[in-house]
Amino acid sequence: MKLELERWGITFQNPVLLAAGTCGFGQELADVVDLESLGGFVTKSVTVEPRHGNPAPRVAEIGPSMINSVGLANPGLEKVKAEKLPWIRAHVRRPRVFVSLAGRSAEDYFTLLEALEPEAGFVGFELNLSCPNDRGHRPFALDPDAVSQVVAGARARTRRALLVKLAPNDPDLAETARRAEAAGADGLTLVNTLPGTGFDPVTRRPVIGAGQGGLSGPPLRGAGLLAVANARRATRLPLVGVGGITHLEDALQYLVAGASLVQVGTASFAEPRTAERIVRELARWGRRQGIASVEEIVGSAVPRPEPVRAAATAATGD
Ligand code: RRO
Repeated sequence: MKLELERWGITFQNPVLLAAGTCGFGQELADVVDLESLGGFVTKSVTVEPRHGNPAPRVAEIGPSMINSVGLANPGLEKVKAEKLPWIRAHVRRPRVFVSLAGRSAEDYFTLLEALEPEAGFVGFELNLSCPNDRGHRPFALDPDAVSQVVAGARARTRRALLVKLAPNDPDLAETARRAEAAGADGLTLVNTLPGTGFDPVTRRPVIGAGQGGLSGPPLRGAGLLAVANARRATRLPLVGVGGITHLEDALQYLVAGASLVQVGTASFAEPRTAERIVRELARWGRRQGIASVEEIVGSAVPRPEPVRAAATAATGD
């Protein structure tokens, strides 16, 4: 099965990427993962100023799920420009790199875009509008007007592919997806982690220093798949599926639900080579199924609605 596919004028050698926050800026994983075998990766979210992050413990395992409250720890814009992007330019050849951006105001995103747009080494941005761990700050993704404002301003500042990462706890994801599309997004990444917590019954304290965090791992998968299917019905944007992908079967579910690309996140912590393995297994599975190209399965379980224009034209007699 041919794994290569093209979106936004970018060729991906396969549809499997590493998710933001799980692979640093590539360099951190280069000794343990064959990055060159992947479709791409998304960097850790970058903020204008460096962030030290939230109090420890920042990560806890609870049964099959993980809860994190890293709190956007990252070296900040200047160090990313001076150190992280040069490493990517020198070492990454085949994987397509997206830079994840985060901020507390629309202006933060615009500052990041203006500073990074002239830089080389990456194909697009992923606007992280859905971090659940920026204390005191409601994620932009849960406010449709804020989504419109940030995405429209971002669109005006970049010619690169513009992905928008949305939240699993959005009460009207279809509307948020439509707003992002109308404001000029090129694609949607679905989904970020789900707000959650856990308690140690002996110490009677939360397992996470910040008191709560974002839940990920296999239990998030159902929410991610539903978001992908709903966004496919609501927009015509290419979709990137993420949430609970550990096995080939999980990636396949996202692809048939409508994701053109998938991202592996939490599973990489337990087994850094999970994404590489899924690439190999996907090729083998397709061969056995007699499928010529991965394109054949994208969205095959969730038909897109017919374009409304033809019906409206017929009704009005225009
Ligand atoms: O840094 C984090 O705590 C974090 C971020 Br920015 C995010 O988008 N999602 C998440 O689960 N953790």
